Amino acid sequence: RSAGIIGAPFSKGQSRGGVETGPDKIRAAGLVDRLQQQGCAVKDYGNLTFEDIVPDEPVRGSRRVRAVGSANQRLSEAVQAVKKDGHTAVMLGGDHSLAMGSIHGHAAAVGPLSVVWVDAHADVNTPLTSYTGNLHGQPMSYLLYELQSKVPALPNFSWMKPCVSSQDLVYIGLRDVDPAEHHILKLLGVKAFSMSEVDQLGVARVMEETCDYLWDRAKKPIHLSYDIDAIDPSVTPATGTPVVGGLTYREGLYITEHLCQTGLLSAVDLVEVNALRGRTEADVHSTVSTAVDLLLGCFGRLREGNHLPDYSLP
Ligand code: DIR
Ligand code: MN
Ligand code: MN
Ligand code: MN
Repeated sequence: RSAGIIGAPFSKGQSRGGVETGPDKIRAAGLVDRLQQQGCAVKDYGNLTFEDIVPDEPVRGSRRVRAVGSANQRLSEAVQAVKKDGHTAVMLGGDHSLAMGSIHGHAAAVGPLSVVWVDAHADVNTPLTSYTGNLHGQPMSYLLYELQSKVPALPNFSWMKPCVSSQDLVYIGLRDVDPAEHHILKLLGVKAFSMSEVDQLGVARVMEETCDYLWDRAKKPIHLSYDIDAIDPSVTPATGTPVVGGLTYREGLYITEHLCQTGLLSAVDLVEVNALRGRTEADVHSTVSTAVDLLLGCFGRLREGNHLPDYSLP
């Protein structure tokens, strides 16, 4: 396995500055070295640069639409290039609007995907249902085939075509879902393990059922879109929209370990790390180091211990 890392220092899918420093904070915590130490080949493609689009007036109440559309087009092309080079794509955000470009590019390169969306939020608002006007709360509505008649055309989004079936999507960690989003999830019959199901079943069974459900039709490459706010804010407070009652560190990590073991993990997003939202240095450190640990879990790190295949006892 090899990792192809793309930094996406982009924050205009929401209103809080700081999330654009996520890629560099995660790298500065040693991501590349630690992946290499565990035997993973790494190519760091560096950070994307995004054009500042002015004016970028709200469209149907949603903000920075043109900037988000243009940034995601660039990201989609970058993810396609990483997949064509044969790597597991790692997209470091940035806010979660970036999942549009990441998933679009992944699907364009490899075909139909299974999507595992780990988040406190469902991010499936349309511009017409959003209370906030933030596009980071809307990416799934643009990606789902079944919602196309419900999402208006937006400027700088003409490149974007839906590429995910609602039957190929599983949510884990939900606990802050807007009424319209809840309606959509029920209408489409989307599989969702909210925090109630995590409490009821335990994370091991949640992951068994996730894989059984996704593989019922066909085994497809998996896109893991991991919003750091899925984890409890006692562990990952440095994020824009923390919600109490989240996944423990251990539950969050178990998700990555289980998906890695499937051998199907083909792209990972790690988004919404915002160093400016931590109250203390310890808050930021805990958030960033958890993000790194989740990524290491995606590439085979085991809590039982690890050694390289060529290790020989001295
Ligand atoms: C809210 C919050 N549902 C919205 N979404 C967030 O803005 O649509 N997503 N924070 O990560
Ligand atoms: Mn999200
Ligand atoms: Mn979220
Ligand atoms: Mn399984």
